[in-house]
Amino acid sequence: MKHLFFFIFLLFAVSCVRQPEIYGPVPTRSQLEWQQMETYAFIHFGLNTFNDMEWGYGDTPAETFNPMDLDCEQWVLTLKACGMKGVILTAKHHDGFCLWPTETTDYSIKNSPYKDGQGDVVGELCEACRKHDLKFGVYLSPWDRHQASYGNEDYVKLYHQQIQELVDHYGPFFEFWFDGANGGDGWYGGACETRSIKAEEYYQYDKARDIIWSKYPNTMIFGGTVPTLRWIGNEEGKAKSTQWCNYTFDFQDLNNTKLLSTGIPDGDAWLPAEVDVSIRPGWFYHENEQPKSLEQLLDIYYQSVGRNASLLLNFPVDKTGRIPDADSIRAIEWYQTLQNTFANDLLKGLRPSTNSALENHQELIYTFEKPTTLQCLILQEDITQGQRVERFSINYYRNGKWLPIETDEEMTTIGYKRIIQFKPATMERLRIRFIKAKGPVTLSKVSGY
Ligand code: FUL
Repeated sequence: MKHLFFFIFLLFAVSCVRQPEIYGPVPTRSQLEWQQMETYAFIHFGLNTFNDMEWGYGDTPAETFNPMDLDCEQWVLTLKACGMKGVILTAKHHDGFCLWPTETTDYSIKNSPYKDGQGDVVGELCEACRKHDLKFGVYLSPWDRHQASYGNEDYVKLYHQQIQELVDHYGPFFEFWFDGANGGDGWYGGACETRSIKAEEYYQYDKARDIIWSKYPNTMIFGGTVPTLRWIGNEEGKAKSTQWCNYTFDFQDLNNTKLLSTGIPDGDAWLPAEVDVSIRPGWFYHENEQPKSLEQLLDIYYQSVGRNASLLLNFPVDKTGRIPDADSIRAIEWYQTLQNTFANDLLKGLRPSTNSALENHQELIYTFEKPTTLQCLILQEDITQGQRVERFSINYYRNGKWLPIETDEEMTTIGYKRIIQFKPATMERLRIRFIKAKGPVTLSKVSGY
């Protein structure tokens, strides 16, 4: 490494330090606001819920959609109680059944017993979100196993019309989800065959995006060829600890799970990661499944939000039309555990000393008034300046010696937020050393617990 000269810019500290130049790609305003949300929910609900399925073939009778106790306010209040900042609903999953009274197909809620065909789950959830101040988003599967026209031009028109309807009647959307799955086989109006399309051309995603942005330009886009965020590459709730928001726009790379899992350090675009995972094994409700344990959910949090990614946590709504109690209780317990963990910042009020005389690195040293036990640090870069840190170390001073903290986390990237958990250590001083970075290190926050 050549002689790099780093200096630390702590937004909350010394204001006389001049702000360094922006380095590499930086987030748009919508991306920044979206990253600050940190946790938001998915709701998978539809015909699959009533038929014990994950991927309906496209011929499941619309009459089977019959929630007797559907209450979107219960969803919204539950999600708010577990700290979610928004919710994304499966307005249409791969089976093609629409949860709003669309003009584009009969395969919708209009032909279900729910409210005698007068219901509109997309509208009801949108309304509940507005009432209780939760952000709203939709998932609209491009793959449609119901439509006879799937695979030809007519379907793409129909798909764009569905987007147009959603934009006309609901919104604003904080995120719009174009799912990437395309299993091939389906009912397709009775043809019952396998159809393959070239996703990057067929769906005309740039046009789809323009329909959304013409009314709601701040909508974040998941999937397709013009995304503003990226999939993490697995559905297990795990981001890699080395995690760049930088990426290079190439459709092939948008399907490369290895690159997706870490980002591309020299990527020329800002494309932050989203971790999507379900609180239960399935995305849809199944009677014989149970929510994940508290420990599993905590691991998911540390491996997503704690690794510079956003967490999209799915709640399967059950056949009655409610989030099951077991899931609500577990999720609230999870959120409260996190709230308690991060209630008391032990670095608050301490002004770190810095040592800019070091040639290839820079460090922050916190000195405690009395020996203090820490087991977790949260580091945040000021990402409006780009993502820079590539390697760092954490040591503590005790009885005249500097010792390394004991952790399984790699201390590489930071990004919007990085949480490092370690074996509890009692210390007189704490040292964070930046060993390698792409430019001057610009942190916005450091806190300790
Ligand atoms: C996948 C879909 O195939 C699953 O059913 C689910 O909706 C998940 C979030 O995305 O691609």
